[in-house]
Amino acid sequence: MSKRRVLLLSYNWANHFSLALGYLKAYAFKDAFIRDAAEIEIIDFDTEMLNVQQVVYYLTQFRPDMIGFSCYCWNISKVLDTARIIKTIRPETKIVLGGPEVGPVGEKYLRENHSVDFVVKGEGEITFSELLMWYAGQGSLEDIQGMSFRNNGQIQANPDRPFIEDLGVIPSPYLEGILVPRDKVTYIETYRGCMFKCHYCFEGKNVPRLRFFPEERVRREIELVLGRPEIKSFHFVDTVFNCKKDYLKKTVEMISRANRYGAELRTVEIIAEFVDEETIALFRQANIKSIETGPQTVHKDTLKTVNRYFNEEKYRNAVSLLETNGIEVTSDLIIGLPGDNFFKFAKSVKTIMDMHPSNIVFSILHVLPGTVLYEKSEEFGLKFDDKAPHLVLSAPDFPYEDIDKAVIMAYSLDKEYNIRPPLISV
Ligand code: B12
Ligand code: SF4
Repeated sequence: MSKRRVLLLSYNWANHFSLALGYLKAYAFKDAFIRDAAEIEIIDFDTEMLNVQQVVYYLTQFRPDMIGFSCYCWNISKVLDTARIIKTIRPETKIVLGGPEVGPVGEKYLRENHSVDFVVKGEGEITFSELLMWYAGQGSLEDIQGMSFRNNGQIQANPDRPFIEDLGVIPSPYLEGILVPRDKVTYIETYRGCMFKCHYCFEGKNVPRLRFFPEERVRREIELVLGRPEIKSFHFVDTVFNCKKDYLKKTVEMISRANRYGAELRTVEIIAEFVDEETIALFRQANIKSIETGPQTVHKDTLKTVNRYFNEEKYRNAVSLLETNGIEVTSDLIIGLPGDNFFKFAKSVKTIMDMHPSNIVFSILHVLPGTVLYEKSEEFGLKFDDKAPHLVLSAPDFPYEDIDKAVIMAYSLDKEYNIRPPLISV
């Protein structure tokens, strides 16, 4: 039998590439049976670049037997359009969806989209591998944990798959030569999960416990990425870079040892309140020039409602310490959190502006599938657009008109505060 042709596709933001798809292929190809039975091609598109018809035209050249799409709130509508057209042209093509946008609500996606055959929930490596085995004639669909699918016209949701305890079983897509590092958009993952559980975030609730990749493998990945002269900057996808001091020290040591070409570690997400003089020294050693850090709102009652940690005094000190040491701080504020209203939002803006971070990023609350706010939206009194990207429409004290007012204010503040004209020296 000829090999099954499997395409893995992601519509990425701003020319990034998909780390998730690299993992899926790397894990699947550990298995000799899958290697013999299937060829797997990864294709990355920029969300803005091509229209769906152009993409479909390109895809049909491969005559794929199966297409796996990586789904996020920024690409799901394009994914569904692509799947629908492909299924119309080649009905025999199996369509698999995975990723944080679809996993928590798999059955809904199957119900509403007849082109979709399978939805994978949570970490995809083992589940997708077992699906490929089934496709090549081994095992049964009922036994694959972490997946929903159509079974004789009914939608069947199999039990969840436990988290992968030992992340070392997943080969590195960089070390395997599956993903080739590129400047600016190379992501490294050193652990999964988050120590916090903010109610508006997918990471804290759905990937709760911290699980670390083996140190030696992270070291080799960092060596490989930073050993390439064309890499001027790279990223970590990890939730909180300074989650633990000993982890931070180890990672910084790996980066500084490998960094012969002076690559910059682009904006890392941190918890400002944990920053001290030693952290600053470590950040400098890792060649970090900018960091991004909460607080999303400064109001205690709202913070409590959304389960977000914030200590104003420590945060203020950290902003000042980082900025005076030449590390740019980006502070994030969210418009439309339950508990906030227009005036509280304005007060958050004033409080943060008085701390003088280099940038303030404003975003509208996304009520994301799988988050506490999504699952208990009625309890929180939230109204939101269930169509991705799931923007909030109103919160109990934040009617739509006030959200709109806050957005207009944020838009102009973004221009005033973040794009300040250079000082004219006389
Ligand atoms: C890198 C990143 C970005 C990049 C874009 C990357 C890209 N490819 O284009 C940037 C920085 C641009 C970005 C922006 C945003 N992001 Co972002 N981002 C991430 C981040 C930090 C890492 C993603 C990643 O690679 N993770 C590592 C991989 C391995 O994990 P994974 O993607 O979940 O994949 C696993 C499973 O989901 C599954 N899987 C995934 N794909 C597939 C496909 C198949 C076929 C199968 C079987 C399985 C499967 O298996 C994988 C391996 O286990 C995540 C948080 C995180 N740590 O994951 C947020 C995250 C993806 N972002 C998120 C959000 C909300 C945003 C923004 C909307 C934020 C904002 N307020 O503006 C913007 C949207 C962009 C826009 N302007 O429209 C949410 C998405 C939730 C959702 N429902 O889609 C996340 C999960 C963070 C969160 N808040 O919880 N983001
Ligand atoms: S918002 Fe940040 S700190 Fe909160 S759970 Fe998500 S990743 Fe963790």
